[in-house]
Amino acid sequence: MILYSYWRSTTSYRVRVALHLKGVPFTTRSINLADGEQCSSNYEKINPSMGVPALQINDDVTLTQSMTILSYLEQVHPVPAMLPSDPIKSALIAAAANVIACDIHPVNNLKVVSRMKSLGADGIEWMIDWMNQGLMAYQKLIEPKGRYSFGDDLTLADICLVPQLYNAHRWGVDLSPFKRLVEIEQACLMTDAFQKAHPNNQPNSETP
Ligand SMILES: N[C@@H](CCC(=O)N[C@@H](CS)C(=O)NCC(=O)O)C(=O)O
Repeated sequence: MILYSYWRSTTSYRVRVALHLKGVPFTTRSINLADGEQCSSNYEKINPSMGVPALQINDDVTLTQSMTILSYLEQVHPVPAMLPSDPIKSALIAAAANVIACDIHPVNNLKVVSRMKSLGADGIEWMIDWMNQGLMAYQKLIEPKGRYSFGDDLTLADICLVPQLYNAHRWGVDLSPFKRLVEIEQACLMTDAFQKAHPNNQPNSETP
């Protein structure tokens, strides 16, 4: 498999964690978002949405949309599971994950923030605002105790949370109201999958 990825992309980070967690071998092709490589005509053929990640699974098929890629990986490599078999617990975990994937990430994406800046908005204030709102909701949706967001097993929720917290640190979000989330982040970052997937351990990463 080939993962089209950018070291600092939170959506790529999600997929990298899942691939490492499930022990799926892959090669990384770096798409430099800072240079606008995602908008090149070559890359548009790979992902018409002009974003990362994209996962080429064979000569004919390339998957796009990080949450869809995670769902594919879960079906093809069910162990270790990112979602439990209990439908209610699974839905609760997916809802927390989607606070990040659907409520925070899309409005804070590079192209959206660039457009906001071109309209005169303060891009950093904009991003911090959405992160605060989303992380507050996330913290209320998860279990109050446990090593990770939902108990002692890593789930899809943690796989979305930790990359988002990477961004929160990057943009200076005050994380003091999110102590439980920071504890979960620390626990996740101690695992092999998160270590390997971390932005600083990717090809072409820079000193942040
Ligand atoms: N919904 C898509 C979003 C993909 C996406 O846009 N990723 C960001 C990086 S985290 C990106 O490539 N942005 C490029 C841009 O905004 O120009 C997914 O989850 O895969």
